[in-house]
Amino acid sequence: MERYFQPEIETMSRDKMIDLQNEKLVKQINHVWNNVPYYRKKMEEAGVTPDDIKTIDDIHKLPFLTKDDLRKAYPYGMLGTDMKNCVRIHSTSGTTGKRVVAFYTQGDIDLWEDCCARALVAAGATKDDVVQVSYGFGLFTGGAGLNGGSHKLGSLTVPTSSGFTDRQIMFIQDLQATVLCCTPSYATYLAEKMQEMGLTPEDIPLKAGIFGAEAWSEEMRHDIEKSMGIKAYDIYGLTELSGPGVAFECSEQQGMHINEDHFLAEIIDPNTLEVLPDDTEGELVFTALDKEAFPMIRYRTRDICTLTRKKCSCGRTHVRMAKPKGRSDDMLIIRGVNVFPRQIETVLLNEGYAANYQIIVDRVKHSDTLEVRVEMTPDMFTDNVGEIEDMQKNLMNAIHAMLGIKAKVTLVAPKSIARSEGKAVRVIDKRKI
Ligand code: DLL
Repeated sequence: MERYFQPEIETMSRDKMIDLQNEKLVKQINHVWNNVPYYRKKMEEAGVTPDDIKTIDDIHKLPFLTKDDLRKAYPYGMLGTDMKNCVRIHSTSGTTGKRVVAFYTQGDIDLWEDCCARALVAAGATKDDVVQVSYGFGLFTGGAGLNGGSHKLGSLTVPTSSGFTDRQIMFIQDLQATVLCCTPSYATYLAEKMQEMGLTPEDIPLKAGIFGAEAWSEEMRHDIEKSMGIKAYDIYGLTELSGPGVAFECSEQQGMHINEDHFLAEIIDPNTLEVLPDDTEGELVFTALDKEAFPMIRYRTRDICTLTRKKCSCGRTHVRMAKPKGRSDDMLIIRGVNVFPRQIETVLLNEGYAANYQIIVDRVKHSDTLEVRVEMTPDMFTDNVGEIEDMQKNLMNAIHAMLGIKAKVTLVAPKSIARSEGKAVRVIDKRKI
């Protein structure tokens, strides 16, 4: 079995990688200076010219880019090449404001698909596998990215897109799909449906899943692995940087290797903007070293995680990022306490519930309220009020132990919370409405 898609890059020595990154960064900054007036102006305002950037150690001199910049520059302001050289766009969902439109040249698509092929190989896929891509296709990058990566690898690719759950399961069985690519919340839903149909892990031909696009807990990974009889791998990415495949998990499942020949990563303190050392939690910032059409320099992702350069036994030398805890803009501040939805998910799964929950935040008489609505599993379902109250109380105590704040827990009937085919919407924050 192939261990790497591009072994010479994936196992490159640190010295060689730094040389490569130095060379690419100098070239990229010149490219942006000459072709992206929006960023050139930011550099001028910061008093930096391309001459100041000689190695990656100079990166701290460069100004950051944020989503707000991309909105201001919408739609063409960040374009790094003539439109005639672009072959495609993708776009974010725009739930928090104006959409970001990302442009791609053929070269940008090529490097993106290489990254996705690396992720597939790291999850054990070869050209003999059948890869079902159940991420959405269209403006969202999930479907196109994994589809392209699977083609590059030469696997038989089944581009089902998301939805039509019965048909997904039919294809998995009839075409003997071995690798499934979708969001972790959709994987949970597929597993639930398979169980309802009486399928056991032995009946399911899948051996691996590549799940990402949203934060998910270790506990959710174990549940999915157990119910489908697969190994579940995390994959990370964002539209601004191409899409899925910026980082991916290997067989060690101890963080995601960042494709650092293309994406230079930093962790910063989101408040002071100071660069933090490895193994310290902060906001992930990326510089795309090769992208031509949409060249992001020091782009602030808002994702909170750590980076580590500890040696990985898979042989890959690229830096690893921990599973993102969530986005700094997803972080809820409830009565002054920082709460990430993933922390609540961890408690629920540890207590035997499935990942079917909703977090409702409100403000009553100037005080924040937190309600966690969670489905009982079919096994624990009861209509005995006393039993339900006891279960609610236990869960309330477990959440209190994790977060240090009290939450109202409401248990609801199995299947009463809407399932997601893409990214799940877990939080309803009525305070903002
Ligand atoms: O979600 C790209 C993608 C598609 C990644 C399929 C993986 C698989 P966007 O829609 O632009 O792009 O959303 C990017 O999603 O900044 C994170 O907050 C979140 N995200 C993506 N992957 C993960 C992950 C795609 N593995 C935003 N864990 C990012 C946690 C993730 N959060």
